[in-house]
Amino acid sequence: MSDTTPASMPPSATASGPWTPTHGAPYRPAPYRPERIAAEESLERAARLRRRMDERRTVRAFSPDPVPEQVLRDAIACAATAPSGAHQQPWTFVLVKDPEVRRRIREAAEHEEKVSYDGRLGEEWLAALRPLGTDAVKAHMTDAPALIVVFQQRYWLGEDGAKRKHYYVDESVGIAVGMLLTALHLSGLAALIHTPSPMRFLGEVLNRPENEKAFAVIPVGHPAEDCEVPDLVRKSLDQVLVEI
Ligand code: IYR
Repeated sequence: MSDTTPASMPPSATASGPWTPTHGAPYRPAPYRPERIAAEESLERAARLRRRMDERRTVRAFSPDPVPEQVLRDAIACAATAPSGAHQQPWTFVLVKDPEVRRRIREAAEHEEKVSYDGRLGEEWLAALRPLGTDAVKAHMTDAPALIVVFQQRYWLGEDGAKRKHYYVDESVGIAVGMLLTALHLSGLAALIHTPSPMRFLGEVLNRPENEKAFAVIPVGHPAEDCEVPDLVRKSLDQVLVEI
């Protein structure tokens, strides 16, 4: 524990050296005693966080202004604290800053999206998308200063080619991406979760191993000065919450 960590804080659980899979290791319990905060303080924090999170909007028009790279790394480190099936952490985050690589990703994504918007999606899907104002032009891929491409590790692949099953990969990576979007927003950055379909090209362009499957492309940056978002309203709490 570092000198700056209050005694009541649990130590970091993130490996400082290379992490090795714990497959087959015996259960090894460690004490966990996070400080309890008073109910009043908890209420205040929850209300403030709720307001902050409600300010998040998906942004499709980005400014090319740079963002501090360490903010992106910290947000990815936050995402990587997500719970996962059997603690297998089945994710890889590729941080793409290189403009030429972003240009190639945009080109391939737009090629697929054009086929989608020109008919592959079908009328019902296109009608669902209409209020969002999306189309096949993906300028955000090259306008935003960085892309975070998230890959699911569909199975574990050892250096010798050995394979092992990963559990609840969709759920684990979905949770991690939610935490990533939260971290980016709370760090003052805007993001878009983009799911080009099909997205096999991402593994090819980014040279990922065979056990990895692209999950989403997340352009990150600041909104363009003239950024607009669809004038939409979220469901109210009583529309999404059932208390029993
Ligand atoms: N992948 C396409 C279409 C699209 C699909 C959904 I569901 C969205 O919420 C938004 C877009 C695209 O990125 O344009």
